[in-house]
Amino acid sequence: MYEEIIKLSLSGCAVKDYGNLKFEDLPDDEPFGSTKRPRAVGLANKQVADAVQRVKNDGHTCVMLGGDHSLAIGSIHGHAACRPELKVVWVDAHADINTPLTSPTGNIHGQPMSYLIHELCAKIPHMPSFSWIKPCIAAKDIVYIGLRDVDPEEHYILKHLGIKTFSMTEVDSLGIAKVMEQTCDYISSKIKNPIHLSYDIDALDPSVAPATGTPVIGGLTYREGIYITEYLCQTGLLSAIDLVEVNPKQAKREEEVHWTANAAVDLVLGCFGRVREGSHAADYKIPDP
Ligand code: 6HN
Ligand code: MN
Ligand code: MN
Ligand code: MN
Repeated sequence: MYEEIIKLSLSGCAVKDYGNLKFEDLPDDEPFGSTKRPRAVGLANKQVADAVQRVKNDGHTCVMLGGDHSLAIGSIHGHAACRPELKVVWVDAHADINTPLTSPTGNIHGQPMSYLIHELCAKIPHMPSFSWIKPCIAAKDIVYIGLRDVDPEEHYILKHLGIKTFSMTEVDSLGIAKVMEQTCDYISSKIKNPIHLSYDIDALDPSVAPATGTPVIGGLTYREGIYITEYLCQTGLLSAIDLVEVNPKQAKREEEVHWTANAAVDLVLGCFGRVREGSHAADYKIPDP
């Protein structure tokens, strides 16, 4: 699946593959409270952060293919080190904003936002291999789209910090076009800041993208999902993209792997200028007979 994306010929884009990151297996990675595998995830994210910084310092738009959404810790951290003024658009069925102390599962993929937000700093315990992580975004610089499975503790945090959210209810009532218009008005009224798009494939409805770890019924249609990428692309502000939680092992049938992978590929293409009306080379001429 990842090879598939990497090999995409993104028409008109210069694609540079920075390769796969190799993560260490840590056999004695005892849980911290209920939080599972803190050392492995902390160290892996340091590598992710360094890799994203490298890509940004080379002047490219960074595409990070996951993997688990916990990689957003390193991805946003590394991006913010180069572009401290960045805004985050988080497209997901889930808010992924549990702290290690509110998490019902102990899974770090349900927590990445909590490590990154200044306003939650005092609520985060010191975990092994997490000491390098410093909050780097403000609650006001985040927009969520697609929420429909939010834990009560997460809901409190979102409301308490006044974070801008477009749940599936808003997608239903406003339509995706208005949601995107309002998203972009909110994050870039006067100043044009770089955008970090963190796209969890489970934002899409499981009928479109079933091969993922925590599918939730009632998600974005394929068209709504693609529209988000087309809209953000035309702002010219997309600076880094995470495409996460594509997991072929979660598919029940071979077809489900393909549907999910194809949706992921189309989302990435949408971020890089593919439009559904079609396109042509600037110097194209109709052949003369
Ligand atoms: N995801 N809120 C649940 C938890 O475990 O904290 C689900 C998280 C899902 C994570 O979207 O990557
Ligand atoms: Mn996961
Ligand atoms: Mn997620
Ligand atoms: Mn999710």
